[in-house]
Amino acid sequence: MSINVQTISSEFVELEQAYNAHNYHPLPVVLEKGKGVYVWDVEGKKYFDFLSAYSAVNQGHCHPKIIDALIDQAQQLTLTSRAFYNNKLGEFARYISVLFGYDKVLPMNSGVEAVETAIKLCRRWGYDVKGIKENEAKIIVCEHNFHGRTTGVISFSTDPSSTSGFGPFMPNYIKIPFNNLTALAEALKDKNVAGFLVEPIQGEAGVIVPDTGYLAEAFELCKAANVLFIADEIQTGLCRTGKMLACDFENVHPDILILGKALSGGTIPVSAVLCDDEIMLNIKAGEHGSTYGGNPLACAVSIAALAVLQNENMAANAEKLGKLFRLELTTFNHPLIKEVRGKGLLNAIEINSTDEEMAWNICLQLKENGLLAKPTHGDKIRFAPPLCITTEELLDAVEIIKKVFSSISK
Ligand code: IF1
Repeated sequence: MSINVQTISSEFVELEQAYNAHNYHPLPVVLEKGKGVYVWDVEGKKYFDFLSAYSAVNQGHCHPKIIDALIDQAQQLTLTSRAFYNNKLGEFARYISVLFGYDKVLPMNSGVEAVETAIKLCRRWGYDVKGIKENEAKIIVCEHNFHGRTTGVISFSTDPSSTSGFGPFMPNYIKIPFNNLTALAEALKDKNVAGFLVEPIQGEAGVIVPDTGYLAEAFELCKAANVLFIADEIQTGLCRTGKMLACDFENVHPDILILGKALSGGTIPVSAVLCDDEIMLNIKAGEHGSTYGGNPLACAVSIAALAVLQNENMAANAEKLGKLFRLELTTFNHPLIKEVRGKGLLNAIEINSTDEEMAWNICLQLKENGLLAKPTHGDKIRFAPPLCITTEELLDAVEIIKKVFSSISK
């Protein structure tokens, strides 16, 4: 009996529409399995995953070593709260602090919680160490930033789709253009500035890569102004851009480093804020935390997730295959492609069309041809596969992308 393959998916879509918030506009595909760079829908169709859950699945879907760590710990102890010690947090804290070169870590869950934590650490340092008057601390941010969706963090967003209808907002954020050192130097003249919060590459804005030297010079300007350089590497970190951290390309050691997403290899929410004692120890017992922050399951999974990134040389693979991706699609010279940009395996194609639906329609065609990607901000399509992708798999995916572009008239 021929089953209408769309029937199966549509039942899942209708169920979600009926009972789940409508806070996303997903591509019409219902996924039920993932392995490595591939995902399968409920009709058994196989796809390349070129979104990687927004860079949370850098290690590949259901990596066996990460899943084994998850299962082993889940059968032992999952959560104690921080009211008591547990036998995994110290091991995790040492591992990640030593790996990234900091005195300590403060573990949280979602990325935005880590961003909020970094803001609190920065302000508290501003008051207790820099000597800024209470409640006067300011933080410099960049226009077109994305750091998460709590009301505190959208307070400094410049994107109406993140802010409209959610006010009032938190004050004392100074917004400057990204990749503009003159604007940063001017903003740093304000003695109440405690920190500069920046994405090394602006992901949601459309994979905006700053000029070479921007991060290094920005770091030096902050140091000279006694202002903390806070790097949000939630999306750019953990090998995505071709090094362990995007800041590593310019030998910048952020005063505060924020990690998330792939820190758990796409299993459970784990985020972390790393800094040295001069900043970290200003927050005393009982002044910050969260129920699940630093739970044994998260610690076990994150140790495995970080080990996989290093042991499987995922940064080097991202560097090599990212260059191949950009070379293939730049030399393709298709009239619909305005620009191919990115670093490592965090890339985007900017679409050259007056049709506002073009990027979406291209993604629909890519889906029909076995590759999942999603537009960001209308006319850019982000391409970010898991970092375990092979050369052969990347070239197969590139062929799908070329086939779809070739099938569409401008
Ligand atoms: C969505 C994209 C958006 C982030 C950076 C903090 C966070 C994120 C640099 C917050 C989260 C996710 C959120 C998700 C879509 C995705 C995203 F850029 F990755 F594509 F939205 F901009 N800093 N990014 O990228 O981390 O609290 O989500 O764990 O909200 O739609 P989170």
